[in-house]
Amino acid sequence: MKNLLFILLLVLMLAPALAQAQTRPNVVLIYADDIGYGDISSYGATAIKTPNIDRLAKAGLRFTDAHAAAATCTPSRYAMLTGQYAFRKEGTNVLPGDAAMVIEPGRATLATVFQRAGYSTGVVGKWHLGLGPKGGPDWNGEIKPSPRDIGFGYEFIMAATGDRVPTVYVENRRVVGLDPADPIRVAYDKKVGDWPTGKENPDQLKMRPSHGHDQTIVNGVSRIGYMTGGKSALWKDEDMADVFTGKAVKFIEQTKAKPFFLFFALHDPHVPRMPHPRFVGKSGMGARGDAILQADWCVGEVLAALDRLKLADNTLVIFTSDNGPVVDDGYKDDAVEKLGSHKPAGQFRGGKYSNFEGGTRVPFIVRWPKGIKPGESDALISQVDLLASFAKSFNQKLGDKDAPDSFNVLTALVGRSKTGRQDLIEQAGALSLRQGQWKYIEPNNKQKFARLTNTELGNDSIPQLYDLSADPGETRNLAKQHPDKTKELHERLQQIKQTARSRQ
Ligand code: NG6
Ligand code: CA
Repeated sequence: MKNLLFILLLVLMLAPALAQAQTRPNVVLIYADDIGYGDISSYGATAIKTPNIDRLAKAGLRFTDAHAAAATCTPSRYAMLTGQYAFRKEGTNVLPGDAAMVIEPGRATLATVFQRAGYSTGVVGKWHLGLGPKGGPDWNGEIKPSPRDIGFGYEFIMAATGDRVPTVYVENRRVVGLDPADPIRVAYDKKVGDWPTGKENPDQLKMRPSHGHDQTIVNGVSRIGYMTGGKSALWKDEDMADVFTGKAVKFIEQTKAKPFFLFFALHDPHVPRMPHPRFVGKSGMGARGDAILQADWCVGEVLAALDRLKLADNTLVIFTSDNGPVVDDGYKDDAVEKLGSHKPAGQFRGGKYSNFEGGTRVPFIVRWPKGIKPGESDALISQVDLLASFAKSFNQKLGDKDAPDSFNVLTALVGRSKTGRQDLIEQAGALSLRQGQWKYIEPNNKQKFARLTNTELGNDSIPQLYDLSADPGETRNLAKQHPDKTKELHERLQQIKQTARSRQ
């Protein structure tokens, strides 16, 4: 009798913990590269159809004021993974392909939050946060530190971008398919080896650069940086989406027994846009549109795998992008000529690289059938908030130095509240502060217009203040009409800059 009672008591005590363990959702964070607010049909695009992302949006929560932390890739990813604004950390601007890893092992990251909660964690796709120690990674040996040292149990990545050497995949610290007899050498300051370059051998190109991108040619595309060796390990750009998606699906299949967190960082539609032949010509919008269709296909494959494995109900899927859109980002790929009336940033001004909203305001969809009601939310949230929000969902305490700019917006994230952050820094060439409908852009003397990419950068020597509720396109600078608001936002921005953290 006594024993029975004891067992009963034990079961009662364990029940809530078990229930919690069972309801903890898997999390798949699908991170597109350079997809803009207006590039998705569920965000208003009409010239292009993204049925798989739309499927997510229909069954999930669609955010209309969600942000990447910065208007380019490296600072945006740095902030999302560490919960720290990238402007606080030197060396987080767009990195070359042979850069050392910028996230120090030992600090809290989005991935360590999941690991601490008992999740299997993995990253597949574009990394672009550096690899290896100071001086860069040993491409021919063990690559350490790598994502595996900051919370990811599994990694299958490209070091930087498709347009930067080395053009090889790294899986769990090793270059995939490398023949030791043919070692890789990489340099960004001088030519290494005797492979042709875009500058010297333009006749060997499948696609020509429009600016830069004239160094080593691999697979008919000239890149940024020089490399030689590693012939058996070179990727084929046209297969990249298939390769990454295959690895992402395999990770889900192999880890499904435990809750898992997968950071699936797509390469599309970043340059060079070299989609698989089955997508070529399908969008009618040139290579950029075709690459968006390919990104949408990748999303569809992940959703299909979740359905097939009966995991969809208790998997929280986030779809978002690392920065706003750009049309000509350095290759003559017909994106400009075939753009037509399509507006990659939707109603917003600027795009990738810009202080205007087009730089950081991105699609952001969260679907979790078991825990989130479909709908729309205009809560102000940022990818920098994912860390503190998931930590909160696991009742984890963050240390004082952890994730200093990550706010717990969990209730907004799961649709239980329409309120997100009070204010948010957007990072591009300058810093901007958002507060409610207001947006303040710091005065600076940088160029107003990027001729290379045809982007309005939003720089100005005078302070800029916009009321986004009346003027989402940031056309009327109200700084002079509202000097008090301008001053208030300016002071708040200085305060955030001068203190080491903005989180309470
Ligand atoms: C720029 C490249 C651009 C792209 C970008 C990084 C040139 C002329 N432009 O310097 O093509 O690679 O860096 O993009 O080289 S990001 O999405 O990874 O931030
Ligand atoms: Ca990007």
